Amino acid sequence: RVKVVINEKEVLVPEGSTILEACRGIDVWIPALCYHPDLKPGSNCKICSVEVEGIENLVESCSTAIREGMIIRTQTEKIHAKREEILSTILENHPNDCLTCMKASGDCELQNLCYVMDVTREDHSFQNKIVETYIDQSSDAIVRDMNKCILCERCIQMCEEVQGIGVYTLTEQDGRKLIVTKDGKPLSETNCINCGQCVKVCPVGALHEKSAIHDAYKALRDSRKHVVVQVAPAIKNTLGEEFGLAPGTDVTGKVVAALKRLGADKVFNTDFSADVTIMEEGTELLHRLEEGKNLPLLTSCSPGWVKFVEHNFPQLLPNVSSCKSPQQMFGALAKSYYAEITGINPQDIISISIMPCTAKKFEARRPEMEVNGLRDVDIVLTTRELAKLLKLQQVPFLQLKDEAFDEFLGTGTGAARIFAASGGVMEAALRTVAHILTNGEINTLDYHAVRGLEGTKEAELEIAGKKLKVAIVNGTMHAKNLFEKVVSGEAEYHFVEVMGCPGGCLGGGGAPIPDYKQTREQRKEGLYNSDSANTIRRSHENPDVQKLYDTYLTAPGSHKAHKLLHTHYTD
Ligand code: HC1
Ligand code: SF4
Repeated sequence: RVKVVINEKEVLVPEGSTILEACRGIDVWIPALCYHPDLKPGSNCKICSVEVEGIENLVESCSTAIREGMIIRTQTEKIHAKREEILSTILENHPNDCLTCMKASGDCELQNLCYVMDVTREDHSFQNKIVETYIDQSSDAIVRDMNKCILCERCIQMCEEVQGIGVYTLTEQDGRKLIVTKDGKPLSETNCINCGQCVKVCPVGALHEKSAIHDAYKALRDSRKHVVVQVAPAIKNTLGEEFGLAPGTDVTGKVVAALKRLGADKVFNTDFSADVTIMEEGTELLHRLEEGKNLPLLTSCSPGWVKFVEHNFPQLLPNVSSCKSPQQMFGALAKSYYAEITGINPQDIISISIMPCTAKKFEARRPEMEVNGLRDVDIVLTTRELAKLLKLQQVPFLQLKDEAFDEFLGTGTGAARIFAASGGVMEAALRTVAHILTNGEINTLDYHAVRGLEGTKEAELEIAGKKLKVAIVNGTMHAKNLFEKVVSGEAEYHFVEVMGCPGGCLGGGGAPIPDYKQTREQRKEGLYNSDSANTIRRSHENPDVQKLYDTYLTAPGSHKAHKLLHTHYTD
């Protein structure tokens, strides 16, 4: 620790931290538009500048290391003048359409700063200067509106350095700086995997998910349609953040009640189809191990990851599990199994999913994702979109009494819940596969070796005399590094779990913002607590799943299961 003076007060702060980190650590507020705790300081916006005694010019606090004896001031007239000047310059180049901006009031970092510092713009003529070609709606998941970009460059860094993809670059165009895709193509034609990580760090409304709020609102009010909603594992331990609860808080019962208030006919559980995924993928793993073919088996539930393989490792496509993701399995079962039990015409069913993921919007629209001409999933809302819809309709989320999921597709095990944390799919599979391989002798529930939010994990297990080498990666940069070794033969595994987003779905591109390392740790804890609290913790013990196989699919991997629940990815 080092001793410094901040705003005339002597304090001890961690050695090696920057001025900004040290100040925020002791709750001294410094604004920042380009700095983000998950990224390297970019020194682009300069709004974090502070005064350091003995240095004439203001100092950028995000990139200046704090040193013993420094005397720092964060609220002087000089600093205010600088901040105002920066904000005014940004506003000169920023559209005035806050009324219709997807970044809701309160969520826009620029708007918040202008408000608190009382910076306004007199000239309202910007509307005329909106350049239509700066708006890119081509992607099924992400909308880019570079009219709103403030050039903080967080998106460039996130995509390139965290995700290892590198879609964006900074250029000069039309006499101004502009962030563009590297080859100038629309986003849908680049190698963007729709992960939404760039959206999550964008401080303004320049990047946002393609909204499905209007479609969902319309469907939920349509009395001629039977609207079924599925809720992904991560939602139950993250949606509460949007209403002021701590990350990780389990709000399952409230989510069900809230969706009923919005008009859902049935509220179901993606955890149910995650359990089905374990039955199907577990069976696939056992077959591949027996035949020694197409190993390692690679998980297929993360659509960002699947697209990443298609672009970067097409030679590994035969290794990707043929299982559709739980989202898609659920949709296919809702319009077949559930429709049959209830006698509802599948054409009248609208299937909505609530996902922590922007790539799920893309996945739902993939041509592979339909059965008999019916889309598995019709509408995908992110966690943030659902929160927005609830707030818009004034649903008193925190006051709602817990309600239970509806029958047939409503039960999920603890194994399914942890799908949302990196290592969770692996652990869920191991719980069931070990049970099958040892004829029920091994009943291990906790596989600590595969847990944790590190980017890459490896474990070697011995089950029924068989060695099983597994790896778990989250974030596509880590996936890239691992699969380069797999392709070169430097590393060998039997089974690899990959999630496209840092931390897994709990850090998905549709998750609540802010989303930092600490937030993700808390979400992870919450998910594992919900797993431990569940009385059923292995997928094959899910009574609804057992009923599905007994009465409808016959067995995992059956012809019918293949028709509904599996697919085939090609590059
Ligand atoms: Fe996920 Fe999955 S875990 S991919 O993160 O396999 O989005 O939560 O729903 O489909 O179950 C996401 C989460 C989710 C699927 C499951
Ligand atoms: Fe890059 Fe993901 Fe953003 Fe696409 S969605 S541009 S892959 S960070």
